Amino acid sequence: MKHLGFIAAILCLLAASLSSPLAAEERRPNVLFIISDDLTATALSCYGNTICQTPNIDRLAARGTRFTRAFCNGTYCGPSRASFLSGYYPHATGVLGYTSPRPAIGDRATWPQHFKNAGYYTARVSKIYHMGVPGGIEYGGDGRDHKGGDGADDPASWTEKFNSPGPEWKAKGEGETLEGNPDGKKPVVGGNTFVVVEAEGDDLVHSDGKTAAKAVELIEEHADEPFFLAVGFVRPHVPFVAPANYFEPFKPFDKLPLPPKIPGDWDDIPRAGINYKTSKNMQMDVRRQKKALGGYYASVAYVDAQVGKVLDALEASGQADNTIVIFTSDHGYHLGEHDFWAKVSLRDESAMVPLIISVPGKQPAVCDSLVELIDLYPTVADLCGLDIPARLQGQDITPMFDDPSHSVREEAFSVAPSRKGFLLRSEQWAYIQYGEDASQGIELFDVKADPEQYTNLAGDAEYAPVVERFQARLAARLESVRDNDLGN
Ligand SMILES: [Ca+2]
Repeated sequence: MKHLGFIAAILCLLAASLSSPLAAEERRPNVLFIISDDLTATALSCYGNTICQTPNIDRLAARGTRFTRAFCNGTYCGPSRASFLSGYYPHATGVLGYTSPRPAIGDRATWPQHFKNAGYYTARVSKIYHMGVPGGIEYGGDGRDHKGGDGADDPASWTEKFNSPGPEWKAKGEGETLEGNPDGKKPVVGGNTFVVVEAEGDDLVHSDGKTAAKAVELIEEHADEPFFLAVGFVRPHVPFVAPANYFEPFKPFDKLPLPPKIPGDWDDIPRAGINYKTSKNMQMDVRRQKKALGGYYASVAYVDAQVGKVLDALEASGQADNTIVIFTSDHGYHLGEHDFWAKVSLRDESAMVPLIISVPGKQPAVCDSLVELIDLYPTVADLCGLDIPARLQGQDITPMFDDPSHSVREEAFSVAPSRKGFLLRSEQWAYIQYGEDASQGIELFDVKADPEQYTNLAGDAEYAPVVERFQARLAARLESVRDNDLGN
């Protein structure tokens, strides 16, 4: 019987090689990459939120692989996006801020450019590389006059690109400035500020409604050729502006539960670890905090509805069975945990991202392995039968779609460039260090025992060996991610 099994195995191998999806005459899979801006996984019902319902993103999760431990590589827009779009860590590309016009990777191809070079139609709709929100969205120009428009886009990445201007905080409706407005006298203002607008009119008044409509059009137009379509939604990034109907499920706002407030919570947090936006420095009382949460959830619900339109168009195009669909965000977000708000922080709420990848022919799954956004480039290249360019710094995670227990790394690595903060996140530990020499402090959390990260163990003698080990591993990591050929 043994030799029969052997013959069967040979026949299987032969059959597999004959039916390879990558044979030259067969069409390569399409890529539909959907990215939300400033979206924390904790706001999605497929990640356990019981108040904010996201049926469309959940529908994708139900047929794809949902990653529960996915990390961004930079905890705010510019560095994170430049990193996963180039395939290099922020330290290698030198994009540690918002301003670089292109990740500093010389003539190496970016992720979409690699697909364009392989014959794909590649397009972006709205914000994929960094773009100022709300400034660049309000302006909505073509970018040629350098006022905003295209933001820090990389023209070489795309066959075509489309912007989606919208009124943002200037939208007609009921608006309130929550941040820095304790006496309530400030009008609705622009900028990177907590403002809520319950807007008049329908989805198409705003940037994300236009983005979905353009994406739908492009899927219809390009269904007959391999496409790499990148669709960027700008909500739930502030201002929290959405059509008024999306706010209804969250009213009255004062019924929304805030994360617990623990007396002395900040006592063991080094100064560099206090986030740049807090309930305190934003002067937001509990009413304003709850309204901020409601505004954020309404924005998420609005994005979810737009995602639904794009997924419906893919179904209708007949290409759903030949399209890899990815849904993610550039980084996470604090919604009042430790009285922190927004991004930049290296705690899980800010450094983790939602990540769902649906690959045709693969079983739905939940994967707890540590993955990073920088893995997208090599992974999707592999799934589509393209070569993986040498020296990319991410890992190919394709085996996880057959075996969710497959692992490619012991620790995820993320940076908060402006604060010189670094995160090494293993299954059990979150190690956060401020300053390459740790001179601005260290945080160590046992995330298995303390998932909300309340107790900093870094100063506890018992954990000194753990801290020492992580310090050495971080030094080695910082050395390894520099790419001397790129001059960084
Ligand atoms: Ca962002």
